[in-house]
Amino acid sequence: MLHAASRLPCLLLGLFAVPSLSCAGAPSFREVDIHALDYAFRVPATLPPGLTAFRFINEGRVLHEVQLFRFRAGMSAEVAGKLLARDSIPDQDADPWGSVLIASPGQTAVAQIMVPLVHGELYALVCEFRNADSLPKHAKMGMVALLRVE
Ligand SMILES: [Cu+2]
Repeated sequence: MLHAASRLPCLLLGLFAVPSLSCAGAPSFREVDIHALDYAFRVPATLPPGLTAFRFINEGRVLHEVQLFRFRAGMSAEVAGKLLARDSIPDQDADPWGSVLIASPGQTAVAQIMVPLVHGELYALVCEFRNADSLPKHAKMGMVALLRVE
C-alpha cells in the first residue's frame, strides 16, 4: 500500500520540474516585487525572460489585488497599453488563464505567482476591486500596469 506521505517527494518534484532547475536542488528563478499603492502599481516596466516569482506587497490603505495575465501573441505594447487604460480587454486579446494575488493594507500576500517569462510577451496587471459598489474599480483609478518581457 502506498501512503500519501511516500508520494509527496514525487509530487513536489513534479511541481518544480521546469527546465531552468538544476538537478542539485534549489530552483533558479528571479524574484520580482509588485507594489500596490492607492491607486497604482509600482513594478518594473520590463523584465528579462526566465522563471520569475512575483510577490505582491500592499503599501496602500485599502485591500488590493493583482490580476496577472498575458496578452495574446503578436499584440503591440501600444495597443495593449490602450486596452489597459480603457480597462476593457476583449477575451480574444488575452489568454483565458491568469493568476490573482490579494493583500490586505500593509501586508504581503502569502502566496506568489511563478511564471516562465518568454521574450516578447506582454503581461497585464490589473486591480478590479472597488471601495464601494458606487465607486469605480481601482483599475479605473490607475491600478493597471503593462509588463514587457525583453
Ligand atoms: Cu486595488
